[in-house]
Amino acid sequence: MSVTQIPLPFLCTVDHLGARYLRRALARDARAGLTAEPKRLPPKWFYDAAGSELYTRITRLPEYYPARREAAILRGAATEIARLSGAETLVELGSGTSEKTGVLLAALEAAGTLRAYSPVDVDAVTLSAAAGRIAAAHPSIAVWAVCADFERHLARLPRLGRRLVAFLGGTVGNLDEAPRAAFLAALRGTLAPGDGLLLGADLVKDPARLVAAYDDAAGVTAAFNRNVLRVLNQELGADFEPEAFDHVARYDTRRHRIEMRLRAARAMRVRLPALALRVAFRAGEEMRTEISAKFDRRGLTGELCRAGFAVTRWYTDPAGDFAVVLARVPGAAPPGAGPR
Ligand code: AVJ
Repeated sequence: MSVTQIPLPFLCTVDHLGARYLRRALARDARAGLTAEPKRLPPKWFYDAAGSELYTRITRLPEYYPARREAAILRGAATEIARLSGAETLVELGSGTSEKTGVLLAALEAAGTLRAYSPVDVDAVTLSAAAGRIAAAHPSIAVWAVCADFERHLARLPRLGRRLVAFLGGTVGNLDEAPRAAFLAALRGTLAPGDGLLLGADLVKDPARLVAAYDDAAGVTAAFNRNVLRVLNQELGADFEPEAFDHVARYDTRRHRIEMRLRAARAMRVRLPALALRVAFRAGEEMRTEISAKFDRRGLTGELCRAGFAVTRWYTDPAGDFAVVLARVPGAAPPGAGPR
């Protein structure tokens, strides 16, 4: 683990991943996924600097409602969330550009409890830029940026006072049911009574709108999807031709989830020298690159309960497109009810 001090007030970057760890984890996931039938790759590898940038462009697309809905919900609820959580540290998992965090930080500062912000992301470039920006804009709080994989490094998150862990954007939907239950239970395990979870989740709705959100007219999501192949080329010396794969976004109405895939336009062989691996694609073969699960109130509340959280508030937009859920670890008096 390398620790880098960046000369800005109260800014510290902890790199749990490091280039070596990152490449090894990618190599392991690529080998497992490309030799499986059907082939698959985990969505976390979309996010190098170019992928994070493409995702930011997605959040501005007319079809991609989740980011705007969530931002509006947070604007309306931030003051209450700050008061109910009483957080001294805001930890943000999959923080990316930390764009949606500003309103939460401002509310927690106004509530007078906030001492530290800890963004956590796999993309070191986007993470350090965001941390620098937040540190400059909020000089009275410590910014503790952690480059890590939130599925693996939960135990290493900072433990400074009462915490609120924000997991926004609907990223929880990237986890399939079993890993999601495991993740929520592990997260609960690292938290103390009184700590909070703020979870952003996309809700079940008209499939046509869901598909449009993941298959936009401008083709930004298609470029984002293909970016995972560029990451494999760059990091593992693979020779994927990203343009020879078509972007596919489908809604599975039974499992309530979007699946993104890359479909080989023709038969191909790909070499991955770093893995001493050759893989063949049949013409039309589809490889799954992301699931994005969609939730309803009953189901998600149940999942949180089974992981040991108590749901405090369920916020949604007027159209019921997206939800922001505030939950807490039971066992301590809520903030404002006396000394801890
Ligand atoms: C960043 C995981 C929330 O699932 O909606 C956007 C990623 N994929 N368009 C999502 C994504 C395709 C996004 N999350």
